[in-house]
Amino acid sequence: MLTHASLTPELALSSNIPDNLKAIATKVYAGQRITFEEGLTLYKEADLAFVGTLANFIREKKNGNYVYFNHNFHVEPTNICVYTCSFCSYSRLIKQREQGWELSVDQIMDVIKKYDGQAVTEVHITGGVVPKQDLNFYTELFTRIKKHRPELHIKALTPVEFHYIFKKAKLSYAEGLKIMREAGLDSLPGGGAEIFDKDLRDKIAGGKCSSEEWLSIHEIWHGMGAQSNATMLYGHIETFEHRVDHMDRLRNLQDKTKGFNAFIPLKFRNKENEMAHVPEVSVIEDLRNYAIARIYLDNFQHIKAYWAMIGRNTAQLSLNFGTDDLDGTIDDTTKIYSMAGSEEQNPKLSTSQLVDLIKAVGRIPVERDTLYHIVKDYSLVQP
Ligand code: V47
Ligand code: SF4
Repeated sequence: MLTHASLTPELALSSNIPDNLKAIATKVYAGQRITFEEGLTLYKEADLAFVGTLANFIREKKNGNYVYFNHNFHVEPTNICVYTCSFCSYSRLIKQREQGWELSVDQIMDVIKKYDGQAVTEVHITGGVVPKQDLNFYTELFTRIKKHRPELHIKALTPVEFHYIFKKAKLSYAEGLKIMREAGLDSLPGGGAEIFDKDLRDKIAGGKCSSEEWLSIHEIWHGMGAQSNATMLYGHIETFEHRVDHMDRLRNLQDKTKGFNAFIPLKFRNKENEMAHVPEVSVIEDLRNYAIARIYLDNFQHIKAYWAMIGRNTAQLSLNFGTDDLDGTIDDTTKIYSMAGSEEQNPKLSTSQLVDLIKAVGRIPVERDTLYHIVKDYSLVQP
């Protein structure tokens, strides 16, 4: 029995809901795109049941009953950073260097080699920004990873790092990205997007790459025939307008390039950072946000619930509210969220735990690689 049965379109449209929401539902069921104003209306006026019904309809149309995950691990080359984003619990300023770590290429290779013989398909590399980890550092690292394990997908670095590294190397984004790609970089994770509104970005993430620069780097990368993800940091001091604006800019770029694989809403966690006084939003708001993202981003194939950040229970619940991807096994290799107060202090799931978690809500687990090629479809596996 499926536990995620939701209102049928007929019921949603016949029920006692205001006309403006009914008009949005009619559009969604007809496969039409909603406008900026309609996105805002959903945030301001629609309850969880309403947006969840629409989001689940889209989710099942796009991805059926599948829930994707992969076998991955993270490498965080440093937690020292030249920037001082006020939401970040992870970074230590250069002057507090003794509290942080800064790995050498050899040390990172030791981490990579720990996974020899294991069925991982992806390494996710990102962290702080420091002068030493420059163009040569990363080209050497990517070259050595590929030499050691050619089939391991390298998903690494964000426009925040690229902008700093390429400026220092006096390279254009296109020149720098070409060098990174030739060294072995396969795709880009979605980090560093935060929130695109200029005033708000200046306030919480001042000094690092601008929204236009973030979008431009992804556009150039997509133009090279490569793929990436996109995130949005929500639930801090942003407004609903800021969230719709953020998703609108991503939707516009995706119309142009079709290079984004997944959208990943990242819930602001408030432990031990400069914004610790800002309360975290409720689970209801998390689910509403996933659902509205699913409805708004009609040209994104996947919406990812990053379980290490929201915890496995909310991640499981989100599968009824538009998400179809849970990221990966992670293997306790990231500190970004545990340091910011996630309930997952040592994020690690075995394949069977991930599979059970997905099956428990009546969905079909599918192991994928980074680019969503199917590695194993569990509906085809004998129990
Ligand atoms: O850009 C930092 C966020 C991001 C906090 O592409 C915080 O598959 C909440 O982008 N509360 C980096 N969020 C992580 C990231 C990511 C994660 C998983 C998968 C993928 C992918 C990408 O983490 C940063 C920032 O937005 N972050 N501090 C915090 N206190
Ligand atoms: Fe540095 Fe990234 Fe933390 Fe900002 S979010 S301080 S860029 S590590």
